[in-house]
Amino acid sequence: MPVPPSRPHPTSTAPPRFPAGFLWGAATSAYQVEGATAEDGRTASIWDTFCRTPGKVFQGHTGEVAVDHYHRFREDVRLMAGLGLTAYRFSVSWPRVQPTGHGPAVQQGLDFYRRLTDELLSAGITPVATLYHWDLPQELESAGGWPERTTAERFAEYAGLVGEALGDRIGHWTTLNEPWCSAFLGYGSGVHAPGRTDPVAALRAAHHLNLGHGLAVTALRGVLPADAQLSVSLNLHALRPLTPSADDRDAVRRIDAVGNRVFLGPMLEGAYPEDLLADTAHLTDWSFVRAGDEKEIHQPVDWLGVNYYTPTVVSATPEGTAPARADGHGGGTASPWPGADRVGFHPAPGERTAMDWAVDPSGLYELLTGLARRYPDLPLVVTENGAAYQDEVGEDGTVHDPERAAYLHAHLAAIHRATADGADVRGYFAWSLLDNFEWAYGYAKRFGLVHVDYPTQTRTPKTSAHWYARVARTGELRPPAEG
Ligand code: IFM
Repeated sequence: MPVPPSRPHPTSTAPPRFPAGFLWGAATSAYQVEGATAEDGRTASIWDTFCRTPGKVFQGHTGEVAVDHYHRFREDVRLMAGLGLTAYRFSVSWPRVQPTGHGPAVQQGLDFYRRLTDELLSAGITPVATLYHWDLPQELESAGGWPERTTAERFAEYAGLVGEALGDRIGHWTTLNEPWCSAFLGYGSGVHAPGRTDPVAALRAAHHLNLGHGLAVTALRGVLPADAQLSVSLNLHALRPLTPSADDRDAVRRIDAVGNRVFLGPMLEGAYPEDLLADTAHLTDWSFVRAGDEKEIHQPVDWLGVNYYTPTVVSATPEGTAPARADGHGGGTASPWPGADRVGFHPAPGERTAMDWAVDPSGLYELLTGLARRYPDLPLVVTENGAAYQDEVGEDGTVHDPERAAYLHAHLAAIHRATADGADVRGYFAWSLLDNFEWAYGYAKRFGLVHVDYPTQTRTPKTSAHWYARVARTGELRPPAEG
C-alpha cells in the first residue's frame, strides 16, 4: 500500500478557527454616536448636562452631533454589511424613547430603533440592544438619580416599554452597560455624568443599578417572546497584585469586591459579598438594600457580557502615604473605589494605547476562564474590546492602523485559548464600529474600526476593519500581517 504523503497535524499549522454561529460584531452607544440630541422629542440626558458644564469634557465637546448615526444609520449598516459583520450592538437612548423617564413611550423615538433594526435584519445582521449605556434622562437625575430606588423602578418600566415595542424584531437584549462606570465614575470620582463625588451615593447607585437590572429582566421576560436572550454587560477588572505580598493580595480582594463582585454577587449569586459590606461598613450600613432585593436582582440571564480593555495592577499603600492613582479611569480628585482608600493603582507593564492603557490580552483570558470556572453553565459574550490610537488618513486616503489590528488579533487569540480551556464564548464585539464621542475625552480618542472625519462625517474603514472583516467572514484567526 502506498504511503500517503506526510501531512502536518491539522492543529499544528491551521489557524485558530471559531465555530459557525459565533457572533462577529461591533458596538456603539446612543450618546456616543447618534447626535440629534434635540430632535423628535428627545430631551436632555445627564451627559447633555455634564457636557455643558465647563471643565468636565475635553475642550467642551458634546454629543450634539456625534457621528450623526441618527441620520446616517443606513450608510452605517451598509458599512457593517460590507465588513461581513453578523451582529451590531447598539444602545437605546432612554431620553429619546421616554424623555422624562415617566409615562408612555414617544413613537418617533421608538421608530428610529424600528428603522435601524429593520435595516440590520434586512442586511442579515443580528441586532443586540442595550437598554442603558449611561444616558439617564436629566429629569430622573434631578429627582435623585441612581442613588434613589425609584430610578430602578423607572428603568424597569422603560425596559418593558421598549421590549414590548421592539421585541418582535430584537431577540438579544442587554439591560445595563458597565454599571460600575455609572455608579462609581458617575457618583464616586465624578469624572462621568452626573459628576457627583459621594462614596455613599456611589454605593447606593450600584445597588439601584443592580435592582434596576433585576426588575428590568423581569419586565422584559413579561413582554418578550420566550426565546429572547437577556444579558448584562460588565466591565470586569482583571486584577494583579503589584507584589505577591499578603497586603497586595488583599488590595486585589478589595478591588475585586467593589469593582467586580458588587455586581456579580447579587446578579449571579443572589447576595452581596460579605467582605464588601465589611470594607464599606464605615461608610454605610447598606440599609438601602431592602428585604427581597437580592432575590429580585438574581434573575436568570442567558449570557453575561464581558467588556475588557486592560488589566489593573494594585498594591496596599502604607498609612501616611498617598496611594498611587493610575487606575485608568481619568483624572478627578475623588476616588471611584469606596472602602479602598489605602489601595494604590499602578501602570500595568506593556505597550500602551492612546488611552495609556497597557495592551495585555492575558487579562481577558483570565477573566473568561475564571468566569467559566465560577459560573460553568453561563455562556459569555465579549461585548466590548478594542483600542484607541492616533489614527490619521494617509495621502492615499487609507487609514493604516496596524496596532489596532494587532490588538484585536491578540485578544481574539486569547478568547480562542479561553474557549479551548472551557469558556463558552458565543461572540465578540469590537469597540467600536465608528470613531465617536469618548465621554470625558470628547472626540480626542479614536476607538473605531471605521475612521470618521468629524467636519464632513466621511467614514473610512481602517485597515484593521478590513482585517477583522476577513476574520468575520472565514471564522479563521490569521495574523494581520498574513491577512
Ligand atoms: O467608549 C467606552 C464605552 O462607552 C464603554 N466601555 C469603554 C469604552 C472605551 O472607553
